[in-house]
Amino acid sequence: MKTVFRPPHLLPLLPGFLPCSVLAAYNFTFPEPVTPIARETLHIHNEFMLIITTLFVVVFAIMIYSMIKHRKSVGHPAARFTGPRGALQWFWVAVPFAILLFIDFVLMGIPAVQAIFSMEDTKTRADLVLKVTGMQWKWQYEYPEAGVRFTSTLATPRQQIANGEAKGEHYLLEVDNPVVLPVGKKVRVLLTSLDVIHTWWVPQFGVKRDAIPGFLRETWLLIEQPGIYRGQCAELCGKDHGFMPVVVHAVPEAEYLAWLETKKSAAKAAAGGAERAWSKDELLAAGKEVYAKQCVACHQANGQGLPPAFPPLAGSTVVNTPLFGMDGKPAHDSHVDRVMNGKANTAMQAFRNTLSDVELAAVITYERNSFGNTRGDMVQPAQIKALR
Ligand code: HEC
Ligand SMILES: [Cu+2]
Repeated sequence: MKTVFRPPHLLPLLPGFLPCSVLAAYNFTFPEPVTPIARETLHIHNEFMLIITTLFVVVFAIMIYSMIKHRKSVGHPAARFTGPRGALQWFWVAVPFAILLFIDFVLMGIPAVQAIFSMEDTKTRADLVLKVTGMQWKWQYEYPEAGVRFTSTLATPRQQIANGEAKGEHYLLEVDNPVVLPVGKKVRVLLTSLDVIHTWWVPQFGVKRDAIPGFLRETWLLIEQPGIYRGQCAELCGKDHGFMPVVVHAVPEAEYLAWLETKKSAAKAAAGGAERAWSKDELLAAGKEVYAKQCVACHQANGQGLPPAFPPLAGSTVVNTPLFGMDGKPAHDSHVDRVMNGKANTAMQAFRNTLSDVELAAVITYERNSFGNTRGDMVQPAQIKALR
């Protein structure tokens, strides 16, 4: 019996490749650069492309020409580099070698080294400092000189992520609190992390730097055009690594200073909120919001967590400990202790520096009275403040 070979039919697969060509935000080249580093990177990339393309074409042209012209079938004898002509082959090795050295060191090396030096030059004439701290799965931004600090979390509704509703224009690239920076000012960016390695990346800035726990790394930006710039964490940093976008609003300096003032007074108001007594309903309402932003990724909306990695808070022993011990302080491993101080070597970070007194009191009160937990008690922001 004869088997007939039939070429596999690939045509039906074709529609599968079509979506590649209709991606809305598909860019063939680099995004438009808006900082000196981004421009320099793009420039170097273009220059190098030109050089290597030229080399490629010239070398292959010579090779193909020689192979066709001097092939054996047209009677071309093989060259013999022996005898007095032997020295000549060293010449033909040395010349291309010298050309390559020149191209590598002079045409490519000098601009590349210059660009790296300027990327690392974070301190010369920096106008302000921005501290960026990565944590699962959000960014904290701090303006040390102004004493302003806030966290920035994903604003895309979970419904969109779960395909429950249509995806928005800036799907997964939108946050509740964007970073605001002045245009035309040199910003020294310090980066670190509280848990695992994250990477702060904004393509149009040409900046992509790892935030590493226990290290302070740095980079810098000088944004030349006002606008909204989007990026994201570029490190596989855990289950929600795709859900920690970076959004930067670059605005004129006056606008930036005004924004900084509102942030300062908001922080003051929040600190002031710690002085007064809060009602339980107020705490529950505020706590629900804090929970939805800060805790839901791990402990889930229904408080069931994702065991074994993230424990449920519903019925948790820790949540159901008394708030304060006989000495008026929260016991080790109690609810307040766990939320303020976290647990070493687990994903449960210390929230004492990320959340305000009000936020801590609110979220703790909320957890004790939600997901089926019925402690019925509450903790006042002033009590949290006293623990600091
Ligand atoms: C990045 C993931 C993550 C986030 C975000 C997170 N937690 Fe946790 N949480 C954990 C893990 C992991 C544990 C278990 C730690 C351990 O091994 O004891 C835990 C434990 C706890 C516990 C003790 C539960 C028990 O029974 O052991 C409480 C209470 C708690 N978290 C509250 C919070 C609050 C409040 C927030 C938000 C402000 C929060 N967590 C945000 C990961 C997280
Ligand atoms: Cu990350």
